[in-house]
Amino acid sequence: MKREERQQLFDTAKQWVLEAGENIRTAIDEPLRIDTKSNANDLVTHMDQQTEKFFTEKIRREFPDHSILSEEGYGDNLDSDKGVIWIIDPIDGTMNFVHQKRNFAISIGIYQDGVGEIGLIYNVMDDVLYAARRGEGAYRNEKKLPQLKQELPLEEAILILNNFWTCPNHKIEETKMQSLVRKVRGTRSYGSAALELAYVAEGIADCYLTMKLAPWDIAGGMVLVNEVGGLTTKADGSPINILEQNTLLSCNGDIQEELVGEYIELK
Ligand code: 2AM
Ligand code: CA
Ligand code: CA
Ligand code: CA
Repeated sequence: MKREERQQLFDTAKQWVLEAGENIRTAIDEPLRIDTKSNANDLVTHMDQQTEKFFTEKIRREFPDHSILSEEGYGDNLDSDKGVIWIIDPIDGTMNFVHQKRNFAISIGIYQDGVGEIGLIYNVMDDVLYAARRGEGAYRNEKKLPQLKQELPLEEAILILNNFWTCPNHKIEETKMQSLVRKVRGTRSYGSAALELAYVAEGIADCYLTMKLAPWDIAGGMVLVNEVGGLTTKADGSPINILEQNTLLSCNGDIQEELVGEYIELK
């Protein structure tokens, strides 16, 4: 994608994200219609759906040749990563949205032929926008984010990890996860994968490891982390297919090597 095209697309997407966020803030104290999806804890509200529709209608009108991959069903069924694809999570952290009315984000990644060109993650209630364009750095609001530290002992690292993966589970060896939790300086869990990736990009956490994410959880954050010199891969260190569900490990290259080599044992 040419620089000018990327810039124009970025300006439009950013404006829509801020507008969608404003709509959510305005409605935050109105009663929610809450449904469940795959299980009783898998929540969706009319605001998730309304926000996704806000984007899909605008994209189809303004960019009819672009495709959409999104969580709540208003996107396209894609079997190829060719062309320009908007990968959208209208509300990432729906459980936080419902229970806390904060700590959720709008996440958008715009990819061309599988390459991440634009990443936008908007912490709606804090009015903080994380934004990146490929090759042009990552920003938190107006502030350019520095490159990640490339050497950081695990003893000084903050690891973002859901407690679930230290309990017996069918994805990852939990005893190794427990020794990792003891090794690092501290662990955190924020309940929004997009924000968790943004925090790695910002350097306020050093690593994010999780076992099950969808494309819309990852797409925006991957562009941000790339732009500060971090690596985002599957948990075994292999490349992510942005059209599929993935395990995820995002951090600097140094920590990534140590985790893949010594702590991550997939079942
Ligand atoms: P969501 O709020 O958009 O559903 C919670 O730890 C994080 O995991 C959130 O980013 C949440 O996104 C995501 N998540 C929740 N259920 C998931 C599932 N079944 N598969 C993948 N990601 C999920
Ligand atoms: Ca969801
Ligand atoms: Ca999500
Ligand atoms: Ca969502």
